[in-house]
Amino acid sequence: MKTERSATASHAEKESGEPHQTRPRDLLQNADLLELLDQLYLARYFDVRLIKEKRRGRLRGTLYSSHNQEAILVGTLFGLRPDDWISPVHRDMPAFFLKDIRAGWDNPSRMGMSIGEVCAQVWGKATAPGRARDNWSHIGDSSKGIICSTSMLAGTIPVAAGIAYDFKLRNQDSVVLTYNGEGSTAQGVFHEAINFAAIHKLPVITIVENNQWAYGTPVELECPTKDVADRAKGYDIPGLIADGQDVLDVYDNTMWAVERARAGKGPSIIECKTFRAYGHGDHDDDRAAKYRPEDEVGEGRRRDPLAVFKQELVKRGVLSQDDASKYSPEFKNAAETTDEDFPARVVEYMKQGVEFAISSPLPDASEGTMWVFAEENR
Ligand SMILES: Cc1ncc(C[n+]2csc(CCOP(=O)(O)OP(=O)(O)O)c2C)c(N)n1
Ligand SMILES: [Mg+2]
Repeated sequence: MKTERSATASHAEKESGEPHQTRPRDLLQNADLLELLDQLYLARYFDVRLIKEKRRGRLRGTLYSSHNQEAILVGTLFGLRPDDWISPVHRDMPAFFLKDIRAGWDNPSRMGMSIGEVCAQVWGKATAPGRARDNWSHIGDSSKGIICSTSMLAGTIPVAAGIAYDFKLRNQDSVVLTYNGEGSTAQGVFHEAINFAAIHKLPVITIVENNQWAYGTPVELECPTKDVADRAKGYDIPGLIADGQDVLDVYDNTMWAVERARAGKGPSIIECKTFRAYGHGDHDDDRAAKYRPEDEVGEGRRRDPLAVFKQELVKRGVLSQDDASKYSPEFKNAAETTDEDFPARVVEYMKQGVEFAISSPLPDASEGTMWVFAEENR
């Protein structure tokens, strides 16, 4: 996996003409840093817990793990405002509940989904946003600024651009973050949408989670340039590169692009370099073990985002070595972790979601045609 210097400084320097002294991370307080850490634990625990639940036979459908990619979700969402919008896709399930979570994990009026709603979705219950049509990310909520995910790769970028266009027409300085895998950047619609956003200087930021693989296709068969971020050159917009294992680097790059977009200067692409921990979905784990060399997987998972951030916090004196060692899910697969590897706050929060999902009813069969045909009063 390539890890490169953040492009934040170079782009910022180019535009302002002088070196940037203060990075967005420098404005974070110790409490913010510890909250970032808890959110990383939470995203990891969500993943681990679902894998275990599936193995116990309590879940149906496919899981698309975000293990090893959590710093991208946490780092991009952390600095957003409640009125900003996002469009997550299959690899971003935790984004649905991480959006606006700083307003309070249990705050019912925050502009993100609750853990209960997201778990009910995975369990396929009537209380889920998708009401059991699907067990995964085909959900959204326009009242909370979440664009409904579709299976058509890159299909939400034009929707994001449309919403950003609306912000521009209304002189509203909100932004839209759209999440995509690197494979999705090879779609024609990616070009159309970003071209449109660049021409109209729309406040839309395309996050590319470059995990090196699109299903069984390696990145060099998806993109002709070394960096996917280079696609930005064709639109004369910034193409930033973030270390996707480093939550602070992701945060810096995102905040730089967000501030630029709020100021009316238009879209950016942020390529976050990472590595997909498992198969494409859990149905692909066995096959992935054959098409991906073991040493490549070992190298790709060498820098666990939890370990990278904990090391930084210890270095800064924000976390003691003892506290850093107290919870250690990093470098472990789901089956190797226990609840003791995670802070109680995180385990309790997820427990709430799981219990809500399990105790929720299945939808009634009479709902079968709901949302299929035009309904009255819509
Ligand atoms: C237009 C389109 N083509 C193919 C697919 C099938 N498909 C679903 S996910 C996927 C791989 C996506 O890879 P990437 O964009 O890199 O995201 P990742 O899964 O690695 O996060 C493919 C080919 C699809 N959903 N949509
Ligand atoms: Mg990929």
